[in-house]
Amino acid sequence: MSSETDVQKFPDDFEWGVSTAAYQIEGAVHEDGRGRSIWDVFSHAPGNVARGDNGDVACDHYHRFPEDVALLRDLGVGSYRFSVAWPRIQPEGRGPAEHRGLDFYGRLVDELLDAGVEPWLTLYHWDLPQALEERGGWRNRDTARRFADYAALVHDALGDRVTRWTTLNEPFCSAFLGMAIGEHAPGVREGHGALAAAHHLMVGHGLAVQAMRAQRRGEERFGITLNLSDVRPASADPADRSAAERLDLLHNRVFTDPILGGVWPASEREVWSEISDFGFRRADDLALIRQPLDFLGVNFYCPAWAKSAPTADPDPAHRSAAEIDVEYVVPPELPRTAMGWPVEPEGMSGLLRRLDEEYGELPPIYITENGAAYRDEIDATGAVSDPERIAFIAAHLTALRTAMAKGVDVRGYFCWSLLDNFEWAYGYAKRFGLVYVDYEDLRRIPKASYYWYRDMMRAQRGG
Ligand code: IFM
Repeated sequence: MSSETDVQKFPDDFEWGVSTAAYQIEGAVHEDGRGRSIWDVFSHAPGNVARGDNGDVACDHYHRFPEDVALLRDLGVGSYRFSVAWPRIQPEGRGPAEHRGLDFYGRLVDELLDAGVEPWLTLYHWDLPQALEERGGWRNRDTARRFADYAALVHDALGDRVTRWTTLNEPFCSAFLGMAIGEHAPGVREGHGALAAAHHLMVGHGLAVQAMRAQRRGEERFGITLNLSDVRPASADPADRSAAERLDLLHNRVFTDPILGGVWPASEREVWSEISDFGFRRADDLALIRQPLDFLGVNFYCPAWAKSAPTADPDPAHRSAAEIDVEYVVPPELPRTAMGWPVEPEGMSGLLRRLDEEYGELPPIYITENGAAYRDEIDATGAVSDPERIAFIAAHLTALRTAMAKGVDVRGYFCWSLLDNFEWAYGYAKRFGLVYVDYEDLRRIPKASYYWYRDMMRAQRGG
């Protein structure tokens, strides 16, 4: 590989890993008492997912996890970040644990530990039990309480072996992609409801951290993962500058201000006063949401450029929380991934530096996801060559190292993803894996990036 894909030395104790999520890889949706999630319902409704794909089989990880753990071992990652499917543990979102679901994750954790790979568990990567959605889902405070009960059940069963606990993955997507933009489950476009969901997700995070800390056995550490964007104005025009502030509110500040700063975002009333009275808030919620964190997970894929444009429905009754008179634009000169996302690694260092400057006293940061989809194909020799992905990861590691050199406390990097998998509304058409999955026969074929990542980690550890 060229010097462009050389990676600078990271600290010796820097943690290297890969990430996945339950619904994207497991399949086996009817097995061992698993209940339905909002993604089962959403993906089976016509028109929601490209080509009508769904997660019924996915990568069949539920049955093939020993093979996948062997891939992790051979890759040489120190940690593996996966998520637990809430409907496997509480099929209806409440009540006692379904032991077969817990047993599955217990077997996975044991297999990982035997392979010398540290398990890093995420409790919620978007698969809300459908039964809870039918009672209002995250619009209701009760779902936050149910989430804390579920967290306590999983932690009780696995807290003796799993030390890293992430409550939520990317609450922006649950609240706004799912309930304001409508591209994700449950697929609605709401104003007040989406803001209530964002709030109750954070309340659920706070309650879950409290519940797990109260029964902590020893080494467990607790945190949350946010997908944050380095938001920039599309031009120097003051209208675009204020559009960027609104987009920053939607993508970042809704979550970072209360969770990291202990304040509500200053501009929220101005932006959303016509669609919500914020009546879902209680006096002590801020303190609840701002639990001390042992780590902050940051998922970063690309920056966002905001242009002022009249996108909001003039009638507030029909306006979703994402209609904030902003259009996303991408500088035409930038390369893009197969998702259409611009490649601009400096966005990662800029975002991390800004977080550090703005909130001070941050918990240690882990990049819990970063990676790219490209149009991978198996060549005539049976191999998958993906030089663009290698260049993408290398460039982001360079940007990360720059941020660390400027003082940001980053302790680890997790590549998204171990396997090609169900990419939500895009189905199986977008491939993010270091390992190619042939969806005809579910064969796993490590891509060139898998070997590059392995060799890079070996080099970091001194060969
Ligand atoms: O596949 C997703 C993942 O589930 C959450 N973060 C972004 C990834 C790529 O879109």
